[in-house]
Amino acid sequence: MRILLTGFDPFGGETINPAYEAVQMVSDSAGGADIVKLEVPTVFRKGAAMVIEKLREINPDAVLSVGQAGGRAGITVEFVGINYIEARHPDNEGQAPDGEIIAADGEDAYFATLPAREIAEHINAHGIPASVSYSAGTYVCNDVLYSVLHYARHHAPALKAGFIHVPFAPEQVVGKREGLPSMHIGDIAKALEYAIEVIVCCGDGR
Ligand code: PCA
Repeated sequence: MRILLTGFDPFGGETINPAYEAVQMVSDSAGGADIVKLEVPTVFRKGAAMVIEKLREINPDAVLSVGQAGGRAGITVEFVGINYIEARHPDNEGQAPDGEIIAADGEDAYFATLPAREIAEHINAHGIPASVSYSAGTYVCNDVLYSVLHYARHHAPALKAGFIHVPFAPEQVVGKREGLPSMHIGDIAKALEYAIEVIVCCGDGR
């Protein structure tokens, strides 16, 4: 089984993105699968286009994209991507869409086709806090999740796709507001490997 694992580059003034840092630490044979990794720019439309180009190139069985959700305390497995983007902060190329539809010919939303609840439960079972999230927001992560699901619906019906948001790493919260949650990148990487175990074992849960 081949799995594309993507992580975003740093954005919003951060010098690292714990998502891509953790992606890099995941074993290339996690869960016995062939893991192909890709760093994705935090740029509306371009990030999604790069992931889709890689999907066309390597034709994997599943794609799991990973992004930073600073302020969230645990791993969150996204359940749905929505056909809408709106940014409070510009992306890495200065774009800040003020409420746009992603795909004019797309559904309002698509459910992730990887089993979000089972992935969150399996990560929890290994002692790392995780839960299902029912909103990936309206920024570049949602753009990628929605666009990949839209692509799969029309061009790769067997492809399973999903998204995981991860907290800040501890070094990112130093000097920020008191109580801002964080998680060690090593634990985030372990959580991604547990997610991959579920994809390998029961990726067609929905
Ligand atoms: N997180 C952002 C985009 C890139 C990333 O890692 C998001 O949640 O949309």
